Amino acid sequence: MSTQLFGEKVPRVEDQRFLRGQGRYVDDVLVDTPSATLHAAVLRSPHAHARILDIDVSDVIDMDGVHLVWTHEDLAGAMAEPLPLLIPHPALTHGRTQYTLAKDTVNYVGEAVAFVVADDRYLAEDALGRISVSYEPLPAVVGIESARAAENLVHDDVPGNVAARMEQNVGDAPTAIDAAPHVLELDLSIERSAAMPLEGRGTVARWDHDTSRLQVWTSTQASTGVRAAVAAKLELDLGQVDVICPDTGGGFGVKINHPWPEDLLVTRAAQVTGQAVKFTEDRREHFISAAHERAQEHHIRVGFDDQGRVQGLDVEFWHDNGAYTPYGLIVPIITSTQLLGPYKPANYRVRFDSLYTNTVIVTPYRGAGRPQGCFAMERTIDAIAAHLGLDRTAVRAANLIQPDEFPYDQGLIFQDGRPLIYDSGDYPAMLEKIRKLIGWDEFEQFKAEAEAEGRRVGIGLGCYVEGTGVGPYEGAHVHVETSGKVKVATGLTTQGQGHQTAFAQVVADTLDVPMEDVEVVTGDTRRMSYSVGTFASRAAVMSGSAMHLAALRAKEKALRLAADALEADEADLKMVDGSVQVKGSPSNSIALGTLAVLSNPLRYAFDKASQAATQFSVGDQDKPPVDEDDEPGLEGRDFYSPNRSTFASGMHAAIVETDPETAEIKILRYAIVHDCGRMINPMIVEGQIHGGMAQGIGGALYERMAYDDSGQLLNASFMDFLMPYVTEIPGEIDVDHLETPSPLNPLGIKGAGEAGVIPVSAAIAAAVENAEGFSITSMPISPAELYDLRQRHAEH
Ligand code: MCN
Repeated sequence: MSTQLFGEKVPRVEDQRFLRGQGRYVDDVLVDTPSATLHAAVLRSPHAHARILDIDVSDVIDMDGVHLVWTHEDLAGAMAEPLPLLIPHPALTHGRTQYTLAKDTVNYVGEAVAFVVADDRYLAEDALGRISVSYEPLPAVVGIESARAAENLVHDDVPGNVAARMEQNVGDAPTAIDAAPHVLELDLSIERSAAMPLEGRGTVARWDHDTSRLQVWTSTQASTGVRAAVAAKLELDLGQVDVICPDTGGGFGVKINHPWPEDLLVTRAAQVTGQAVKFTEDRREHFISAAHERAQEHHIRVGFDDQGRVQGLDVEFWHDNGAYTPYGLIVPIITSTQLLGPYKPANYRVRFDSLYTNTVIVTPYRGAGRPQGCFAMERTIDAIAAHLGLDRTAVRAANLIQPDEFPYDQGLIFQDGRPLIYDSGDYPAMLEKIRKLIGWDEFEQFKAEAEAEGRRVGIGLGCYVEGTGVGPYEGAHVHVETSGKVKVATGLTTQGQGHQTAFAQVVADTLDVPMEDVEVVTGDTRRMSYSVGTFASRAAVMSGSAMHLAALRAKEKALRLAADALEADEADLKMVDGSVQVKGSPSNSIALGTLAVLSNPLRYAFDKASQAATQFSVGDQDKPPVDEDDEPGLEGRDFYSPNRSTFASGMHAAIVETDPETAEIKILRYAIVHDCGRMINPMIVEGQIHGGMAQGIGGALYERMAYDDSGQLLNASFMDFLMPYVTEIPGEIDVDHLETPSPLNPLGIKGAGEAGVIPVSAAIAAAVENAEGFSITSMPISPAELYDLRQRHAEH
């Protein structure tokens, strides 16, 4: 061994299982016999806004095979209270969360109104059809314009539909803009979209009467969060609830919300019926009752000098937070604090209103507020370049933070009340790399040749900086078995990011054991009960660091035990390929598995009694060398808790061609330069970037939630909601890496999971604009919209 795995393109160990169809998802979990498991279904509001006058369940109560039917009236105690507001903020003056089952009013199409548990899903759905709800429809507030007009209110007691209003100032932007030689104003918007994991939400629960324990299997990004929420709502001790997260078919942010009403209803129903109860979301339910994001409108004023250096930037934006605010202000706060990207405007003011609308709730979706911020900032830089007639990369270069300016304090305060400080990076080097990779300097000639053939082509750039690896903590437990295999547990859940591989690389390196001997367990509160969750591109930084620290503890102990067993000085020992060796004397060694036996007095006694102890060949040991004041077992446990985020960065460049007749937009080339610090596994990082970029193309060209004015979601199916297929993703994506290690964590890592999605709309909008010669200010953009823009532009 002793070959370092950190930084190697190790193939993902989990893929064999997935590719062979051996993944085991929540819907595959068999708690009891199939017939003993009951199935739940949820009656959802057909109205975007209505008063509930009456709910009649009398036709359902005595239905054969129906075990229970609940409305809000049937819930008691904490279950009858609104769901928790997960991330409060002082500026959130009018935060609202929904009830588990709607009480008095419904505020979006899809809000849970009644809940049925039956022998099977068919019966449960039939029963829903027999529940009669009498509604008094109310005017719906749909979209930012309608929310701002405030002719109607989503919540009677929230004036102007404003959940929160927030402002931050760095210097004096309005004065600087007024004094600047050039001033521009822009209006820029991004539409509502959502994460579409192939596996929707799902939960199975079983209550054990004998032990008064609840077991919950759920598809989540935060098993410990679900555990805490379920325990609180069902008024149980944390120790009474186990949450197990089996394989998860994607999350992309939507599965960090906890608890969903369905989680609480299913777990409570399991308690009441004494049988296992299952809920599996269908696709339509995912569209209308999970969560969305992105919808924002931005007004920008920018003042700049002749070189395009920003003197003052004033951003005002309006964020559509949907009907409730379970995630507080996290999305608009991220936009407002990370919009600046790699640039350093001399003065910055940002203000936003977070607005209620009668639409699905908003929670962070991969990128979380950054695609919008990046779009706003990058479009502004492009507009400056166009105004001054300068090259777009030159204006960027003029505004970049320089490598010797790190740590760089943007002067802004993040959600947690702490200053936002960039830790490391090299943005000028990155700009040079992306220029080369896409062929920026050669493009003008290509464009001229293409135009001579009647083709329209354009090039665009999108640059971002992303705070990753947020705290407060993440832990790991590393346990060496007597076989020498290493079991590692993290409380984090995994949705396809390749954690089993990457974390095994970290532990295998630290302990110098073969990687195939390391098994990583995720998302099981029985194995690791303290954890925060997988979101905000934090797993590699947080859990990767915790894994390393925990493995170091196990290593320290192994060296201590081995020193005693080998009668050597600890300083003369080293770990080699699953054993501890005296330096320079390879035959004088002891296997880690043997040390695990020695560390456990009882196992040692058994092995010695059965002569198996002779395998130790370490002299005649009368007692295991575990010290009296040492803990038994060969293991290490540690938590990593940084005091601030580490900032990854990247630049994307796109070359597009737009069809002169049909206005179809085709991506000809796509290039990415990316810096996520030191990479544990560059192949996984590239996979993450490719996946994120594909999702970004969806956001740029296809995906939007098409609500009508009454709040009905018109495209709530995969027949109607467009997503990019492999045919829409460029065949070749050039990815280059820059590794500026983070000084904040022991391995120098920054996050990578969301990065790919962030600048895609900005880069593609810029490329389309360059091809067409008029401004692109709103994304996504469809061929029909581009066609209309052409017409309007031609009329002027
Ligand atoms: N990695 C690495 N070296 C680094 C950084 C990351 O090798 N310097 C590896 C990590 O070990 C991990 C992967 O890259 O295997 C992503 O790491 P990280 O950036 O820490 O992101 P998380 O693991 O915390 O994953 C969350 C992130 C988010 S926020 C969303 S949303 C998202 C994403 O990951 N959802 C995903 N990627 C996804 N990928 C899949 N397949 N499915 C989802 O739901």
